[in-house]
Amino acid sequence: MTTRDASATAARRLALVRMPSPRLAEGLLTHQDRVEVDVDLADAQWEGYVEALRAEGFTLVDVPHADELPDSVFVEDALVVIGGTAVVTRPGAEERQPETAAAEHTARELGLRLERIVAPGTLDGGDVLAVGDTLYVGRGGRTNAEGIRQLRVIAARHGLGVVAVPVSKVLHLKSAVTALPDGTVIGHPDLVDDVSMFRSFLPMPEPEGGHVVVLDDHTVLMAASAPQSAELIRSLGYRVITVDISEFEKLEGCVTCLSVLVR
Ligand code: CIR
Repeated sequence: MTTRDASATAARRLALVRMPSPRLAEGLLTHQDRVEVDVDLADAQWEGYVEALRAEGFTLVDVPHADELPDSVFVEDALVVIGGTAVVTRPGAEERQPETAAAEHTARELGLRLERIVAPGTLDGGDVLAVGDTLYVGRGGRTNAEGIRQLRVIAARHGLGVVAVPVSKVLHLKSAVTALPDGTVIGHPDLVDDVSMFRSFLPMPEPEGGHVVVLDDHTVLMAASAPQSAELIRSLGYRVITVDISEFEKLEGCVTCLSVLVR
């Protein structure tokens, strides 16, 4: 493991990230048409994303990059962190399954306890949304029923409940919805199968407006592609930091998928 800061394991707020592969443009597409990806711009945007996390006090931990794995930058899909435990996933796309080995290694070096989703279960981290003591888990193209069942068992050991949510319109649950620090679930209604699944749902005006990374109780990180949603969230008393991730959005990535936060 390479850490950007030798004190990483002692810090309270860590962000695992994984440098983009030079083959990023070959990443998988399911719901979107392929458009040209500017790999140099993607590299610059990734640096901007990482810098935004660093500026907010996160210590960056690099999962070793994997040139041969185009989607490996979307590190969120390989690990789900619950307290001091990292659940090593089993991605639903076979091409992405080799991504978990290095993520597991990094999690072990950080001293996290490890759990695993095993065959025939599949689960992508992008399908897991934590809200209080509930894990909403998307049942869509990548996460199957057995993956949800296994996560339900693991979550119960940590005092968390799992609510399974059908996802048919987008790649992952968190391609449709995420949650504000107060637990309000946000998303663009056209992308959500059933908004009544969530205890409290606030519609956002743009599709990308449903994606936030909660940095602390007052601050969220969002993509620059959803300015009206950012304004709406600011009007609720939150600080909103924006980053341009256009090249990752072309590959069905969103702001959550480029990191795994540990705190
Ligand atoms: C994929 O299809 O797997 C990648 N191109 C995009 C993954 C995005 N992951 C995420 O939103 N959690």
